[in-house]
Amino acid sequence: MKSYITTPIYYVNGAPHIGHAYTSIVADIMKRNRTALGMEMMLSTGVDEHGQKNQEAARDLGMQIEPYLDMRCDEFRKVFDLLDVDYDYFVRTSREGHKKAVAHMEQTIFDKGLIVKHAYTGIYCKGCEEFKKESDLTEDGQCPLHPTMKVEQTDETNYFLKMEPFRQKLLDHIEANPDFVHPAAFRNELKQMLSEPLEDLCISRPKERVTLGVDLPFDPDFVTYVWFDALANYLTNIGWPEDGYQDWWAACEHLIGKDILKPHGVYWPIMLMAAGLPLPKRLNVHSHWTGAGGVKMSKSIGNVVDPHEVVEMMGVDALRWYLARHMRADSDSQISVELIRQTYNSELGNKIGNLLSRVAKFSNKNFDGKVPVPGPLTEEDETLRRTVMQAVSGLAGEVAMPDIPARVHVLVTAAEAMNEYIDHQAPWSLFKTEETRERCATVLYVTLDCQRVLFEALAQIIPTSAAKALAMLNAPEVAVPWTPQLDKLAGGTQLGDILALFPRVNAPEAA
Ligand code: ME8
Repeated sequence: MKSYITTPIYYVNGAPHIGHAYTSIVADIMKRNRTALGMEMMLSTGVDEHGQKNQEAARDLGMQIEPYLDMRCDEFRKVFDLLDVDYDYFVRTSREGHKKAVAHMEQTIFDKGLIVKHAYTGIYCKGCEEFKKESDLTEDGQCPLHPTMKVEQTDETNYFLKMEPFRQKLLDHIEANPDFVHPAAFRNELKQMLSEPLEDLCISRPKERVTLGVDLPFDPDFVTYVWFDALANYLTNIGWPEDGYQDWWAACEHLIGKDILKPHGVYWPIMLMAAGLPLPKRLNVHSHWTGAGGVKMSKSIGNVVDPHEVVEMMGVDALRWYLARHMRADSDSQISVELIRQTYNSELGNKIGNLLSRVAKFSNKNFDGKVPVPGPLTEEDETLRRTVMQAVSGLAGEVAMPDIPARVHVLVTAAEAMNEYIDHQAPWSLFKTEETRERCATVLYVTLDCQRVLFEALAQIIPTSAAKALAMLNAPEVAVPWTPQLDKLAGGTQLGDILALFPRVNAPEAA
């Protein structure tokens, strides 16, 4: 079975930030989850290279556009590689094949008489690359999403896509497919957006204002509106309009932040309907990260979380873990380097990593470097094994985006149960006398085997550390499709080198 997951393609008017890292990491987690289940996956991420704000960002740095785009594109690729985002396709909207396909889509819609030319007076926000209504603005007349970028009064003749003829059809689709927009809060928000007549969508920009874009196929004085061009990436990545894209398209799920619900929930479905194409399978929407205290992250406040800094300080999995574990489904969540550090030390370090190294080291020293051979199991052993199997079962089926934090949370609960078990069983004491030595071996075995199962599940979230842990246990290769199973770690297996998986990181002032 195929699954095609897309992230937004990010503007290159600045360096990649934690929000970009987040959506691409979540997409990667979903890919790893489904790959483990045996699905055939395609994950696309990348950059949105056109539009006014990218054009102005190059100018502000005094750079020519092409070297500027190459530089930013390289930064995004590098950050996704650093963050273990296992993408299959990296989107650049400057690619010739993409531009050709965008023009084809526009021409198709134009030929159906659904694109019209007329004058328009409106307020433009470069941040959103969108015309705004008075009612969208703050009291002092600014865009609430981009308060530092002045909106501009714009008076232009442009091309417009007729939207209203498709509004009811889209509403009907949302009603008939309750899973089309996920989670429900954003489905309701979208229905609200569609509750009033829709204005035509401006799909062009005159070349006097914007040159960085795809030429409009039916008028050389205009380039295509950046959103029309960018949204089309989801189809052009899989080869549309050439044959062969259909199976992937039917399996397509978009991942987006709540800031771009309208382009994905209104513009894109209507563009597709206008072109006579089917809609994607699902739109997964997430809330945003804010700084500690709920304050918006900004360079001037100094609360921006730089993915590079976090990786350098604590490793990639500290960041992946925090992002996967602490995003709330229905409201914004807080992030700071200090919150990541505390979570890393307390959960990954104290609860998960330390237990593995303690038990593996003890087995290594006292059982000849091998996984101890267990004797008969007790009810307590079975209880722990059930708890762990129950916890990992949450990742042994397809996980929807909003459920990721809860699925990760139960893994922590399972790690806590293992710690309690070990403290209670005290294998270090059991080892001291001959009569209890077999029981000691059993307790160590049960713990190591449960750790193996836990890390097989954690491979979907923190793949680098999970691979190290499984190598320490010299665990057998994980089969695809993955079905968690106990007792796959044979007693007597030679242990690998034992490392500290999550070495403690002190607060900078205490270091
Ligand atoms: O909108 N928390 O690009 P963009 C979580 N080019 N996620 C965040 C975030 C935050 N604080 N800030 C940003 C664009 N994101 C267009 C998209 S798609 C055809 C074109 C993430 O660089 C989130 O996924 O502004 C959000 O939707 C996206 O970055 C916006 O990235």
